[in-house]
Amino acid sequence: MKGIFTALMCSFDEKGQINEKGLREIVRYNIDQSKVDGLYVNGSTGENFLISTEQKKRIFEIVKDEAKEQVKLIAQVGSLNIEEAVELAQFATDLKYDAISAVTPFYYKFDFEEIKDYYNTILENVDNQMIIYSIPALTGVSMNLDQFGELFENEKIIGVKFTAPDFFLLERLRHAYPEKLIYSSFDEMLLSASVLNVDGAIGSTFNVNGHRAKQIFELAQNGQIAEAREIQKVTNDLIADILENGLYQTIKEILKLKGVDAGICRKPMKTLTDEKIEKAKQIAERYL
Ligand code: NGF
Repeated sequence: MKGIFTALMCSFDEKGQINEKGLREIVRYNIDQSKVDGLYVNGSTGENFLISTEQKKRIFEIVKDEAKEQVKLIAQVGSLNIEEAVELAQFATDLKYDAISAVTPFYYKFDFEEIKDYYNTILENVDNQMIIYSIPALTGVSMNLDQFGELFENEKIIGVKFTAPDFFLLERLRHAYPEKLIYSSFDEMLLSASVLNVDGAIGSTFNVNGHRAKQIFELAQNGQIAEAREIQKVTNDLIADILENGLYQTIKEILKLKGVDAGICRKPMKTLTDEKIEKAKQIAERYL
């Protein structure tokens, strides 16, 4: 379960329906071209919070069918509707996903006891291992070292996808829980997190830049920091341009230029203007 995991995109058509052929091509591109170690399915990058339960299930099915046992698969099942979270967790487990993951419950200001109950409830109903998905910038939910420790007391919780620029907490977590899996999750901070000995990373830009993420991670593990820094620099030039142009839309546009039918993003995400499509082309030509 260690290494570079792509936070997988999904291809949608103009009606917001899943483009199965396109999704299969995205899976193949990640496995065959970028050679990532795993796929994180139905995360933020997969536009999970914009789609129906049936669509989430169908994406789990298609990805598993395409990837088979070639890479590790993590299914993000988190939902404010706890019955949906349990249903998706059971569904992905039946499909033999290697692990499930759930975003911390958001929107309402849940206290820590409620958050803990959410994870324990999902896990009481499913025979699988869980990776907490912590992304305070989007959920507004921050947890401290002791709270992560309390969640980790449940042995089925095997790790955390740590999407925050808090390197103090990351170091404390690494030190306190050497047996748990820690995935860093801001791609632009991959080297800094790798130096702190995270077990892997999960990221959106790996859909097009997974090969460089692998290099950064492996070089850092070998102590080749200067070489890793060079690749992180190019990576961050790329990420800065992608962020400026529109994150998920630009990644999809770049995938299309690579021959992958990545479709468009679901509403309310907007589509790229002609000018931004041209800019995406320039980004691809410059960096990929
Ligand atoms: O897209 C976001 C939103 N974060 C992703 C990643 O943390 C999301 C990150 O790769 C993810 O893993 C998921 O799909 O669930 C950034 O897009 C990237 O570092 C550029 O800033 O914060």
